Amino acid sequence: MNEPVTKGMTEVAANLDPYWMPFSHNRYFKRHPARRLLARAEGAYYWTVEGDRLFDCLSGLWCVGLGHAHPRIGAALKRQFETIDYSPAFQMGYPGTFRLAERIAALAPAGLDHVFFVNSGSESVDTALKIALGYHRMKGEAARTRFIGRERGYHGVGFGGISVGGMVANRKMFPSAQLVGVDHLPHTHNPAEMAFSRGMPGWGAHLADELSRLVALHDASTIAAVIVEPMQGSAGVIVPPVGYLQKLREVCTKHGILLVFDEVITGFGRMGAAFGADRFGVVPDMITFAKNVNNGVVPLGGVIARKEIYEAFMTGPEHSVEFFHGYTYSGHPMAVAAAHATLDLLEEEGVFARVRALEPVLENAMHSLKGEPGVLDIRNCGLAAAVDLEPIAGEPGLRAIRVFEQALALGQLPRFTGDTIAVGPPFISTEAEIAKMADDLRKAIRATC
Ligand code: PXG
Ligand code: PLP
Repeated sequence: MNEPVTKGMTEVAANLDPYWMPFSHNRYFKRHPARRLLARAEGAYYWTVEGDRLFDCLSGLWCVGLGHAHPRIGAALKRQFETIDYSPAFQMGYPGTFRLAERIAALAPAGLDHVFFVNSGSESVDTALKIALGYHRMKGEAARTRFIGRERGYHGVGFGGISVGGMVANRKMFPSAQLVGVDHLPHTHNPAEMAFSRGMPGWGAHLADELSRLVALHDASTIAAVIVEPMQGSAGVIVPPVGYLQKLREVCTKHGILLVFDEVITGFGRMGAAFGADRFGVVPDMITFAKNVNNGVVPLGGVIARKEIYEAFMTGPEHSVEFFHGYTYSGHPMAVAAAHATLDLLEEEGVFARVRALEPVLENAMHSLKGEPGVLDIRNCGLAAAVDLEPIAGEPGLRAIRVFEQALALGQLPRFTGDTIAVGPPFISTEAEIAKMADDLRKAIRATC
């Protein structure tokens, strides 16, 4: 059982047991591995070990916007490996990392001009929370320690991220390890008011008023930061109501509270702009990013912060470390090389404009599923959309698994979570591919009702 068998050019693990899979139904997967082991990827497609081709409906896990195996990124990685594969992250520097920070700062909204590199979205969130605490402390406001997140928010799986996050399943096992002094804004998904909204719902801006209530309850002098995803991705593409983010910005500005946008999914193109901040016209004080920054080929994430935040740390003797935080692989040259190649492609190929052009195509295709059996809601924004399905009575989650399995059989690899199906197709998708994706999802939904 332990001997790997060779199938084509790919090693197929004969024993699936030792790998403890992340965020997965391990036992179900290991009993039903057919069409779930991916052997190869190119462009907008995967191929399973059985040789079936699957359209990559979620761009990997939202991270491979430019498609797989892009030759420009591959060439950059090869060149980088042969030039300098790793350089120490602390007290030494690799010029390409400085250049990448400069490029990302130039891409970010005006005023956000310093970049701290990490290796994942989870690390970016925990880093941003630490920066927020440090900033207020350096400014003599050490009592500002509270954080405000949002119900159904996903901010990764670090202890900070699950504390400000609002995913019950991610939190309930670890209550004693969560940050103290965290409150949550209500989430903004109210099907009675906004089901089948196209793009931003017109209802719900008033939900941001809850922030004023929390400020009144705790006093602004105790609150460090508010963190939200401009569009909630993991929760199933929950799009901000018109005017909602503006209200959060106003309250934060009024009370000296830092506003952090977690743009791990919305950053680098998914919204048809460099950042959700641009798309929604609201500038936060920090942006966390990961995913599409280097097309998912080497882990990379980061925090973009306003100059005032960076400057607040730059005190004390010049030879002293200002921020006791960082990772062995912060600004890793391989990840950086992939990011430079990705940013080149995003610019040269006009990718943000392409995403904007594809947005109505995806919107129309996905909303054509309205009226299919058990479809409760459909939401979309940028190149992201989700369909809520009526659960099978007494078996929450099973309906979506059934739809997912039907979709696989039809050559589609969507994402399911709970009884929601999410898609975030690659930026390079054609209109025909998006239409086929929606049609295959329709067939899958019909087949499972
Ligand atoms: N913040 C946000 C807003 C995210 O979406 C993270 C932080 C954590 O990033 P890392 O790199 O630590 O996973 C995320 C990640 C899904 C899905 O199916 C979403 C994520 C990850 C995997 C699957 O929606 N988001
Ligand atoms: N654990 C040990 C024993 C370490 O030595 C280090 C880093 O030096 C870490 C954890 C942190 O690893 P990383 O910097 O990759 O996050």
